[in-house]
Amino acid sequence: MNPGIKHDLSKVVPFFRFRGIMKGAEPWGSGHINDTYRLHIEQGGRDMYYILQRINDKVFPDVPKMMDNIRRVTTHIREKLAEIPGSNFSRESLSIIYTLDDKPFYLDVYGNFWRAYVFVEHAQTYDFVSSPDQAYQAAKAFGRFQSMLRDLPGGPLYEVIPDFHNTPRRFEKFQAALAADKLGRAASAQAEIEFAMARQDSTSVVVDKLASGELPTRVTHNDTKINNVMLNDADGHGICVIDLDTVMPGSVLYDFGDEVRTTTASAAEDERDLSKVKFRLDLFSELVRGYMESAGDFLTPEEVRLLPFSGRLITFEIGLRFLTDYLEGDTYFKTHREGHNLDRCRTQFEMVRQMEEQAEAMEAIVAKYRK
Ligand code: ADP
Ligand code: GN1
Ligand code: MG
Repeated sequence: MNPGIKHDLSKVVPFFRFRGIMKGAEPWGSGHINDTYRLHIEQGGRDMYYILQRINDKVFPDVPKMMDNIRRVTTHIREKLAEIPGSNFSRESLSIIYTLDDKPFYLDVYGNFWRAYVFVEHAQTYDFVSSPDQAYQAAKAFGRFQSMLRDLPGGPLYEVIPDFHNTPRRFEKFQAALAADKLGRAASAQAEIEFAMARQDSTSVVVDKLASGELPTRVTHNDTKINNVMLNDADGHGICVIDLDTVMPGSVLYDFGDEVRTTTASAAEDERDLSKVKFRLDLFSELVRGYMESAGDFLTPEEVRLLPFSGRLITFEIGLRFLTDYLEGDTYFKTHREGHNLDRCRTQFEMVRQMEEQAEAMEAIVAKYRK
């Protein structure tokens, strides 16, 4: 068995409708939450690949309800794509592989939740972008995804993680972790703690406006980092938005903001050498262009006005979550080295600092695309 595989997958695979023989599996991707494997199945002499995931049920408290959200969203996207000539559902949306008893997940005897998706072939995810076209394509795909879900039938989706993007609540959790400082790590993060403290006032802008109705609540993805969209090998198009675990009611600003956070950085999220971490205005410009092309028609003037601010807000929020997890002992995000969460926090805060410096230039770019 591949040493990176933590589970006996041969005991899981027979419960899904794969219709073939399992040939092998390998750990896949660089997500921070679920255990993801690429599965190789031979079907009638053909090599087929699937994604098999052990869902992190510490993070997602009600997996059946979460999977029902994903079922509703992917079914709706399938119906939308069916109206578009030439579209290919199994490459342009996640497709759930159901279990033998027709469920979108399998619960094993140890209490692990499993699910499977069709593997999107001839496309890749990237941990950071290397060209303006990738920024444009990724943003266009996320805007299109939001647009397709505007008329999702069946009432509001289940709120998978309550207060997921409630930045003031995230700040309170950070303060509680700091007060407890249970591992004595605060001393090693003084600069980051001060940076966070100085920005508490700006955390409530979006949640306040959602509460007052100045901003609409929509169906949003809520985890739009660059490695959650697949770019097509042949033409670079953003072909498929993946990682639908957090699709629920929210603000488009947190989605656009997370694209800014992960798509405008010249380095990986956990880069240790901060001199390599540069906010790139050219990438921001292409991101705005791509997003406005697919979402510009339905965004309200207030949503558009806050697009530049949303990048700073969520980059701060995610930096704060990495810092909180560092203080709490690395219990939430997967870490692969000592101080990993603190390194991630530092890159986020460095990006916030540079976005603050570039605020006017970012406003000017958005103004150019405003209708
Ligand atoms: P996590 O929640 O841990 O981030 P993801 O669902 O994003 O897990 O999956 C992790 C990685 O696996 C993705 O970044 C992507 O590279 C790959 N992946 C996930 N789903 C698919 C799919 N259907 N086809 C191809 N690759 C996928
Ligand atoms: C997690 O699942 P993944 O790795 O795509 C996290 C996001 C963070 C991101 C930071 C459910 O995303 O909220 O922004 O890490 N997902 C969850 O990289 O907490
Ligand atoms: Mg992911």
